[in-house]
Amino acid sequence: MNAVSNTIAGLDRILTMELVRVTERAAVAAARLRGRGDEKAADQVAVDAMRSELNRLNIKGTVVIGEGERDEAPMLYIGEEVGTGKGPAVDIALDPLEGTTICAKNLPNALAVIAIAEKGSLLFAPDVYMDKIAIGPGYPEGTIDLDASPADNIASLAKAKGVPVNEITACILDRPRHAKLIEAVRATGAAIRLIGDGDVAGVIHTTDPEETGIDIYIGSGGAPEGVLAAAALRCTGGQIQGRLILDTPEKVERAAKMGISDPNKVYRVDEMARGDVLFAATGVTDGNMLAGVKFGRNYITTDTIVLRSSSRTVREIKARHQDVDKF
Ligand code: VTB
Ligand code: MG
Ligand code: MG
Repeated sequence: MNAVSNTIAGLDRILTMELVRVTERAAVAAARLRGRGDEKAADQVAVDAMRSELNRLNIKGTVVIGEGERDEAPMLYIGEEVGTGKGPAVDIALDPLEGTTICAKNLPNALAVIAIAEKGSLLFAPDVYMDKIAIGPGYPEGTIDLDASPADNIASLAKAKGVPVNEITACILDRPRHAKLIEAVRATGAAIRLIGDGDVAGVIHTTDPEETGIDIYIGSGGAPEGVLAAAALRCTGGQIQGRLILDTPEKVERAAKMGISDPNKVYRVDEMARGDVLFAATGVTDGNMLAGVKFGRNYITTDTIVLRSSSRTVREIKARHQDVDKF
């Protein structure tokens, strides 16, 4: 096999497998601190683990969605160069522990997450909130509309799915700011799965309603998490619309510095993640799609999905790590 046959539409396919190790390693590190009530400690070990594994990859990577600005995040900050520097130039969006509170409380759906894309193809999103709406693949374009009412979106989705509205389940972050949204969705007769945190998982769950029970994600959450979720949908199919919530002049200015000139723009999947995209997520705690890390007497097991946009492959990789001392 030569180098050319190994590269389809941009990124080397070998990277797909390499990426699995990166989220596995972060997930195992975080899982050791599952249920200890210490979000910061769990986050820190996940960041360290992800960074050291990432630095072994043959890429010339730049973190574009990371742990924050350089002065507030000593590691995996926005702009940090990662990888050996010997491979392709890529942009990276990551969240070594998406759902630090979930992990600290040992509740479902904490993930270690990463997306890698061709240089310049991920949205540079500031760390502000984003209004989001997302559904999985197989529905006509236009089934959802960020500016339509929750009732209209639920009705439109039910129609497209061919089920009554009361067979739709929406996933919403349990926050006081969502009180009206929750009321409006309940008034339609649809069910709601209220989650405490973790809307990357919430959005991804829409891609497999049979398995997860979630048809639609609605509400505001982190903008970086929006880009990560869009990277996943770019590979699985599905629709997401997101608008940055730039409600102060300071946020508008921050966004402008990151190249965002229209503060009201609605971003769709390929405006947040273009080109060839790879995405990996490993379960930290047990979830609706991925099992959490399990520490056995002789081995550690991890459960990972790894996605690739150019082939639209969805792989689930259950790994048994027998060299437990390595972790
Ligand atoms: C959001 C959501 C994340 O934290 O950023 C949320 O996108 C923070 O929301 O998935 P609040 O500021 O309202 O607490 C997560 O749930 C976890 O990082
Ligand atoms: Mg984080
Ligand atoms: Mg997060």
